[in-house]
Formats: sequence, structure tokens, C-alpha cells
Amino acid sequence: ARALRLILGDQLNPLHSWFEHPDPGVVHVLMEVRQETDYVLHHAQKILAIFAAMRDFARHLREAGHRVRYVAIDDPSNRQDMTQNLAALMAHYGARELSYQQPDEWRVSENLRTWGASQTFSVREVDSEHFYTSRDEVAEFFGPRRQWLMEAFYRHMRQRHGVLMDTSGAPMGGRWNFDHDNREPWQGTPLLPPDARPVHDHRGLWETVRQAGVQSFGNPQAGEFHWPLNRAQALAWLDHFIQSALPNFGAYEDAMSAGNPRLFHSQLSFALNTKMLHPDEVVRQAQAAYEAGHAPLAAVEGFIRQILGWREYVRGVYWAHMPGYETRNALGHARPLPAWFWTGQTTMRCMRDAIGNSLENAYAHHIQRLMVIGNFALLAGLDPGAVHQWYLGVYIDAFEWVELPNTVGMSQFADGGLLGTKPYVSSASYIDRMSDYCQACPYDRKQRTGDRACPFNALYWDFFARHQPLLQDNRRLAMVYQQWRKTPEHVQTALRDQAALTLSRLDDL
Ligand code: DLZ
Repeated sequence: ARALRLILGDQLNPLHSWFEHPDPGVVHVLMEVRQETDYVLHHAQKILAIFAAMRDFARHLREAGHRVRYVAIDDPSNRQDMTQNLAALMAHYGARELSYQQPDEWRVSENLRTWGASQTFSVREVDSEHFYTSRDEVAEFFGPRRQWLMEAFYRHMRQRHGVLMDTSGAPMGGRWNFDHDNREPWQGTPLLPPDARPVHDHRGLWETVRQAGVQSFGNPQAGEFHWPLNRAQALAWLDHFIQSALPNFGAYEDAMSAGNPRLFHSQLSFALNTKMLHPDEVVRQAQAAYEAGHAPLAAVEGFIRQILGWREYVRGVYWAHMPGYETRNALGHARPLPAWFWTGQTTMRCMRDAIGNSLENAYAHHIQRLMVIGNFALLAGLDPGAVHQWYLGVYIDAFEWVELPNTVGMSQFADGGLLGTKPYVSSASYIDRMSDYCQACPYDRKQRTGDRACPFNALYWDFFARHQPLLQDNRRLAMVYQQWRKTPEHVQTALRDQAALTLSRLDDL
């Protein structure tokens, strides 16, 4: 063979220009390697989904007439390291040229770049042909500004790509953002859409992964595996989402309901982040649903903002701040994760449901991630690096470029406020308003002190009290600090004592 092309586990896009015409001089290489399974402790389903999707992709390429070399996790020739495998394969095929698509993760990008620079054959990086923006485009858009307002970037993207814009150049519906229509709790109606995802049996593959010694956590669900594993399945699932869930996505996008992990969310993030789907086709289909009168503007705009706005924006934040972003810790938080992050065994019903769901399905929707798990982690002062590793490992859609800014920046405020203008924290009242968790919880959402008090309440006030020097001048927190200052001193003391007691026994909550 003349050339090798490396395809990473999150580059499963059959529409990439690489695959336009089969070329017998080119061998496509996919590899299952411990380097990638072990950089963090992964949820079993994440490993399974990526391996199964990679295997499916290799099959698809072969059927389309391409040459493929698939290095399985238990292949005796597997050196379990990308560049070592590549070096051996280049020699084996006598190839003179290696290409790879731009990796989305800094770690892998650096690894390939530095190794490639010292090889005797030519090494070429090509575009992954997936994102709307290049790595540096968001940074260029904001220039020297200290705070990067997503909303400004999002409007720019709407205009530039002509999404939800009317012919006069104004946003459809006369507004850019309909979020105040989108904050409904869900109380059993409208009825939830059916789960029409394909079911796969991966018991054989799971046995192979275990035999290879790969460590993991969470329920593998190997016999009843629900994630779309190729473009055809992802397209069918996209279509089903648009038909059955998108019309209600907006109103209930922040709602939570015990035992109902999906509600009206798309769960398309795994298919998107592995590049089975292109973001623009998802955006255009959602827009078409609005234009056809099938879904309200508030739902469609809210959904599109996540993909056209937020997703591209966080990627730009990632590339502007790597390396180093993963160790940010503006609030100096250092507590280890309570043991129940790995078991779900806590009596706090919201945490039990959100973490239990994460362990069961390798998935939780954004409000469970942000306003339950992330909220608690921030209030309790958990080490943001450890929180980041947990999120990166547990969620099926978590690749560092998207997970890191969401966790360290948006959720844990560990970058000191680049993404979020204030920390995303709340006491029990927000969780109670948006969910049915508090109704059957052993803790009392109304109590702030005492054995039965919801831990979020005292922790909430303690968080603001202990970070007063850093946060009190934030204009968006003026009301919070005003309320704290008005709180009688003996109540302040009781709240802080309660918080100290809670923090001393996090494992037992
Ligand atoms: C996440 C992951 C895992 C668990 N395993 C592999 C693998 O064995 N081979 C592979 O090519 N990719 C894997 N991935 C996805 C990579 O980590 C991903 O390509 C990088 O994070 C770059 O974004």
C-alpha cells in the first residue's frame, strides 16, 4: 500500500471525502487500544459503544470497497498504543504516507503531531469535515474580550448560516431566544415519546473487552444495548426524535422526573460526537420541522442553540485554553468524590436518581448533569479535576473537547467565570420546582438545619459565605449577598455549622 489513513473512534463519518472513491493503494486503520480505554476510568457502555460502532464502521467501509486494517483489543499484534501500532503498520505495508483527521482532543492531537514530526515518511493532518467552525474561530470571534458571551457568538452563527432567519435578516419570531417559554416542570403530561432506539446484543464483545483486562464501571447493558451505532441508525433516531419529542423539547428541557431519564431530550449527542451525524443536517431538520408547523419555534430554537451555538462555542473555549484548562481550580476546591458517585447509593433522591441513571445508562440530561450532580459537587467543594474525570468517564457522549469546558467551566466555575457569568448553584427550591424528586425524599426541602434538612440548603449558603471575597462583587449575585447579609448572625452560624457537619460526613448522605 502507498498510504495509511488513521480513523479514530470518534471519527465515524462515512460521508468524509476520504471515502468518495475506493483506492486500492490506501489502507484505512482503526484500532482498539488500551491507551484510549484507560486514560480515564470509563463507563462500560462507553467502551462498548465505541468499539461496536468502530467495528460497524470498518464493516461498512469494506462493503463499500475500501481496504481496512482493524486492530481489535485482543489482536496479538496490538501494541495498545496508537503511534506504536502506526509505526508497525507503516513498516508492515511499506507505506510512504500517513494521514489522519484532525483529532478533537488535545492529548491525542499532540501525541500524533509530535510523533509524526520525527518520522521519515510523510504525515499529514486533514480536516475532519464535521464542525461548522475551525478550532480557533471562536477565539478569533471574541478577540481580547475577557468574558466570552455565548449569546453573541450564537447570533453570529445564526446570521452566518442563515438558520431561523427571515428574509429581512431578522430572527424568526422577532427574538433570538425563547428560553423564558422553556422552563416548565413535567407532571406526567404530555405523554413521553416511545424509546424507538435499536436494541443490540453485545454480550460477546463485552466478554472480549473484559478478557482483555479493560477496567470499567457502570452497567454494561450488554444484552440490551440501546445506542445507535452507525449513520443509518442515527438518522432513523434523529427522524424519530423530530417526529415524537422535538415539539415538547423546549417546554420541558429543564424538567426532571424520577425514573424518567429521557423526557423529551434527543439523546443524539453520542451519534453527533462520533460524527455519525453532521450538526448541520440535525439543525436543518429541526428548522424544517418548525417551517412545516410540526414544532413550535421555542422548542426548535432552544434545540438549535445547543448545536449551532453552544456545541461549537465550547469547542472553541477548549482549544483556546488547552493545555492547562483541565487543572483550573479558581475556587480552590479539593474534596474527593463521595463513594456513592460510583454506586448511586445515597438517600438524597435527586442525586440517587441522577447518578443512578448515569451509572445505568451512561447518560443523564443536561439539567441532571448541571443542576443536580454538578450543583452538589460545586456546593460541596469537590475537586473539579476529579469531577471532570468522573464526567469524562461516565457519559457516553463525553469527549474531552466538549466535556471539559462544560464541567470545569460551566458547571464547576473552576475557570473563574469565563463561560458562566455566575456559578450554577441552587438550594433545594430550584430542584423542587423543576422535578418530582423532593416529594418522596427522606430529606426535607424546606428545612435548612437539623437531621432531616436537605443538604443542598445549608451547603448553598455556606458556599456563598466561604467564597464571599471572590464572588461578592459579581453583579449577578448582588441579591444573594444582600440576603446573606440580612440573615441574623445566629442563623448564619447555624447554617455554617450544619454545612460543616454535612461536609464531614459526605459519604453517609
Ligand atoms: C473513547 C475511546 C475509547 C474508549 N477507545 C478508543 C479506541 O480504542 N480507539 C480509538 O480510536 N478511539 C477510542 N476512543 C475515542 C478516542 O479517545 C477519541 O478519538 C479521542 O478522544 C479523540 O477525540
